[in-house]
Amino acid sequence: MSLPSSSHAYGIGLIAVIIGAALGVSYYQLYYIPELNAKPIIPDKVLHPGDTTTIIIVPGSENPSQEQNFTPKTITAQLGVNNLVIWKNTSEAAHTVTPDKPFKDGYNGDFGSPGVIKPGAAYQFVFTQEAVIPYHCEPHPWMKGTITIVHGALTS
Ligand SMILES: [Cu+2]
Repeated sequence: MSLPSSSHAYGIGLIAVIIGAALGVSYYQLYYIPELNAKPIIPDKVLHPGDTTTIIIVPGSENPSQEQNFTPKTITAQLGVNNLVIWKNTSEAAHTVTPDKPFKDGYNGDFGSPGVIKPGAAYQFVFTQEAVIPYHCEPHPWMKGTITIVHGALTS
């Protein structure tokens, strides 16, 4: 009579394994995946700053002997103040704003112009975290700039 009791124990064990697996899958779907996809909570002032930071791509930027291209070349923007950064192309050529190393903002994702910025067009990006990002122009690698994002006085 040892066989029925051991097969009974085996059955309970099997049910426990199935329930355990089901709980594991539910946890993964309900809590683990949403946690992975969750965006950080960013103050409204940072998402919609009152001011902008503007960088002009000046006429003649495509000329390697011209020193002025991204103007100003280095600039600092403050979170919650002027962290909406705009690159305006006032030259006759198409340019890009391309980070030297890929940079992903925790809220707004990959930084860098998608393709070229045509003459007269602009590229803008809202930074939501502190960073120092050297960037360049893909077709004209001598065009270089650095954008630095710091905490604003009101958002530390
Ligand atoms: Cu360029």
